[in-house]
Amino acid sequence: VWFMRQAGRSLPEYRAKRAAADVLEAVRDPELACELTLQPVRRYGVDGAIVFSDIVAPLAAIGLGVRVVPGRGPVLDAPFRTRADLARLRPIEPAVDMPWLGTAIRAVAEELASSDVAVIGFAGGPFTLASYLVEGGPSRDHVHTKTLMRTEPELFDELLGRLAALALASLRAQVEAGASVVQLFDSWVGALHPADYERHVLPHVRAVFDGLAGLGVPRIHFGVATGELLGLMAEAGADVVGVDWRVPLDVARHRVRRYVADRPLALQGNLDPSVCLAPFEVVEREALDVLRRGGGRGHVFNLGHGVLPETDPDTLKRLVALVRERSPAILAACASERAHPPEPEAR
Ligand code: 1CP
Repeated sequence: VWFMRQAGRSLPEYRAKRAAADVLEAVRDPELACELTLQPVRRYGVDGAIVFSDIVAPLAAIGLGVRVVPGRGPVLDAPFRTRADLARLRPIEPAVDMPWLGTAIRAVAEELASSDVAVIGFAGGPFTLASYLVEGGPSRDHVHTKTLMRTEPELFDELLGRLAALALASLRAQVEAGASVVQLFDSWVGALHPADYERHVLPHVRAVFDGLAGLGVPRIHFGVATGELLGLMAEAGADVVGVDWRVPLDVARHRVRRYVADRPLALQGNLDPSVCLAPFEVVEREALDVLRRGGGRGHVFNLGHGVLPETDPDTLKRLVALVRERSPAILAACASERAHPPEPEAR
């Protein structure tokens, strides 16, 4: 059990530490990044420490003008629209362009060496990064990005190829520094029709996962509103597919199995983050439903997207305790059901 966007936002100790610094400045300070990474581990007792960084940090590291505007998100000084813009997107050399990330991860890994807590490295997926580049900032409909995809498919292909290479280089460097799990956040890819995803995005995502295959770390693939893409996302090669809260996990399991039946595939998710703002008996009821639908084995408990800033940290702490306490019984019940499946009529 861990939570996407667990570092920061809802934690008072986080706000105390980085009240002033811009998030992209904070990630370049390895001591601060290490501290912010460990805060939720201490406070919540989660099984994973997601490194304090941002999906646009590598873009800033290769010299693209990116600022994170409070209350809005990453904004580009000059959006990416034409072939000439490709020249600005050079390959990344993590050890030279963002040495602070490796330093922060080594410090986190050292702090957690005597524990079972996983160090989770991450990168932005190629479509999601392309959207920030092409739109110039956060977008609801990704219309410039989709228009580029359709009017200049070759340029779009080259753009996604470069962004996939950026993600792969960054993730490999994070694993070398001590990350024991990696997650590719293709947060906004749910905006696409499955045929567009399959043609324009999936090959690039597959290149990222293939490039990580020999490293021996579990690879997680997550996007928002990807109910219709789950099978294709599984096919792209991850070991774990993250599911947002819109699709019950047992339904998601059927969808991915139709595409990937020949290897183990775990699911991650998927409590609606807004449930955490309800009274705890509601949180408990919904979390137990997620655990049961998750089926015990091959399930990483998480929220269906990031922690909302309004969340009371105590709720997340109680939620982690609940998942720990109730998982063994649910695991046993699910195992027994697999060993003795009910008669088909009784289902
Ligand atoms: O919260 C944490 O766990 C800290 C690490 C972290 C992570 C995992 C940050 C720091 N960013 C991210 C990932 C990230 N960044 C994603 C993927 C996860 C997701 O879908 O939420 C995305 C899409 C971004 C881009 C981004 N950066 C946004 C979203 C904007 C949009 O398009 O809606 C925002 C608001 C940021 C800024 C940012 N990054 C991180 C923090 C703590 C913040 C908040 C701003 C700040 O405190 O200054």
